[in-house]
This record gives sequence, structure tokens and C-alpha cells, in this order.
Amino acid sequence: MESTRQRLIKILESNRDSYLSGQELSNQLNVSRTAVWKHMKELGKDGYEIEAAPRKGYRIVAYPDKVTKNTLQWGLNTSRVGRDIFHYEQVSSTQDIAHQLAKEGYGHGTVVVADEQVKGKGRMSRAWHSKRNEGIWFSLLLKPELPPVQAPQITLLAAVVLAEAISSISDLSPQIKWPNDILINHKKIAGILTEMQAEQDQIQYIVLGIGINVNQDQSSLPEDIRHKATSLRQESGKTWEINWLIQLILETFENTYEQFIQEGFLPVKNKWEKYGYRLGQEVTISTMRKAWQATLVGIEADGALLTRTEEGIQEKLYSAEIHW
Ligand code: BT5
Repeated sequence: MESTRQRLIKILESNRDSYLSGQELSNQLNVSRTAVWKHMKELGKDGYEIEAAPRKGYRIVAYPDKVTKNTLQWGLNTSRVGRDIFHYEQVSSTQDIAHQLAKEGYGHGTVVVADEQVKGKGRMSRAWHSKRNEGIWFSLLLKPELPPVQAPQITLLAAVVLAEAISSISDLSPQIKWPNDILINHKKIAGILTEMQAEQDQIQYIVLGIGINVNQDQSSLPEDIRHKATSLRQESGKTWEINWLIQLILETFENTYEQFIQEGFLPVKNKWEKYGYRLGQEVTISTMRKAWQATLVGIEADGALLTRTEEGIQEKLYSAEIHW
């Protein structure tokens, strides 16, 4: 059931070019005019700019840049992704909350987004810096009917989504460093963390974590990663609106994901190769046990990284680190 506030926002949104009187709003919402006025005051506190013109009524003038469930759902053009959105100002990690929601039975497409994470995590217990309001930190709950071996394909799919979204709104040239990094000009702008809960032959759910540096300047990135990290603002020279970017990513994700479910991994693989970092070049690859030099050939039909050594030996890798 939608709250009065959500209905009010929707009505204002669909009448952006006209005024609505307090009386009209009170009729449509079935609440008193005083209640309408109180809601308007609350919206004002959340950063919505509402013009109240004498004898004409109310009209929405500007949307808040502040991320809320409402601002994210407003005009979000998806059917399943983002139907349930949980927004928090500060969390330890959106991943943990998404796991909890999965256990409570929340469905495919549930989004957990935070302004700040105090224990943001990368792979293998590494830390992910997620300062307040400067980036996009969210987790997406997915329930694909797929075997667990296909889970890594979702990481590659998410990387393609981020690369496509960034390319579509800027002149920047994002690249994907297998498996989960998005780089611009050789520096990391985004990372993906895929966590899975599975039975033997079926994924129960996936929590797909996405972190993107958006409005940080050089000095607000932690010193230890400054040389290898960047943000959209640093690369493009402008400040970006977080709400709008999240919506774009959710929409791009839904379209790409639906195509993946219907047509399989091939369309993702084809797009991936357009963005693949250092394809055809020799790099250093490492696993827990060893490090070696090899040329990155591409990705296989199942998402594995295909490499070739100097001696011409081809190898498929399912987990490794690439160094640059
Ligand atoms: C990742 O791990 O790149 C996965 C990052 C996923 C973050 C999202 S945010 C929403 C959700 N909630 C979470 O708690 N996590 C997910 P990995 O490939 O292991 O890279 C981690 C490494 O990237 C660190 O060891 C640092 O070197 C570097 N790093 C940390 N924070 C960074 C940042 N903000 N920008 C660029 N590089 C960063």
C-alpha cells in the first residue's frame, strides 16, 4: 500500500507543468487540507522544492539531490529491479542488509542503497571505501534460475552494464579489468562484488554489490589508493547527480539481465569484449599460489578468462588477479 506521501509525490510529478490546489490534492489523497500542507512541509525538509502560489496552488519545481526511496523510484523505468528499495544514510555494508532481506523472503530486484558504508567490502575481505554522498554504493538482490557455475557470468554482466552506462552519458572510455573492475584511464572507478547462496545445482540468490566513485575529488579518495583510483568527477570534470545515475544503472541492468536470461551469455560476452582491458596484451596474472606472465586473449563462452603463455599454451581461468 502506497503511503499518502508517495501518492502525493506521484501526483505532483505527473502535474509538473501545472498547479494543483490544496483542495484538489486533499480530494485526490482523501486527507484534510492541513494534512496536505504538513506533507508539503516534510517534502521541503527532504529537499523537494515546491512552489506554493496564492490562488493557484502547488507545483513541484526541483527534486532533491538527496537519495531517498522516493527519489529513486520516481520515474524509474523498470518492472522488477527497484520495485523494493531500501535506502539508508549509513550502514556497515549494503551487502549484509541485502543478505538479510533475502532471508526474509524479499524478491528479485530488491535494492539496498546507502549514502555511506562504514565497512564497505571488496573481494576476499578487502575494504571498499564508501564515503558519504560521494559515490554510489548499492546491492541488488537477484534470484536467477541458474546453476551456481553461471554466477560469475553475472559479475561480467554487471561490469558490462556499468561500462555501457558510463559510455552512454559521457565521452569517457571505461574498460573492464577481468573480472570485476571498471577502469578509466587505467584507474579504478568502480568495483563489483558478487556473493551467492546456492544449493547443489541451483542458485538460491545472489547479492550483487556495486560501488562507483562519483563525485570525489583527488583529495577525498584515501591516500593509499589515490594513485590507482578515480571518480566520474575527476575524469569528466563535472559533478553528477546520484539519483539519476542509480536509475540509469538499474534500467540498464534490467534490460541487459532480461536479455541474458532469454538469450544466454553470448550477447554479454560480445559487449564485454568491446570493453575488455588489455586484451591482446601481456600482463601479470596471479593466484594464491603463483604469479606469471600471459597474454589476455578474451573471455570464453562461459565467462572464464582465456590466456596464452609465451609458449602458446592457452589456459582458462576462473579466478585470478590481473595486475597492471
Ligand atoms: C571490489 O573488490 O572491487 C568490489 C567492490 C564492491 C563494493 C560494493 S559497494 C556496495 C556493496 N557493499 C559492499 O560492502 N560492497 C559492495 P576488489 O576487487 O577486492 O577491490 C578492492 C580493492 O579496491 C581494495 O583493496 C582497494 O585497493 C581498492 N579500493 C577500495 N576502495 C576503493 C574505491 N572507493 N575506489 C577504487 N578503488 C578502491
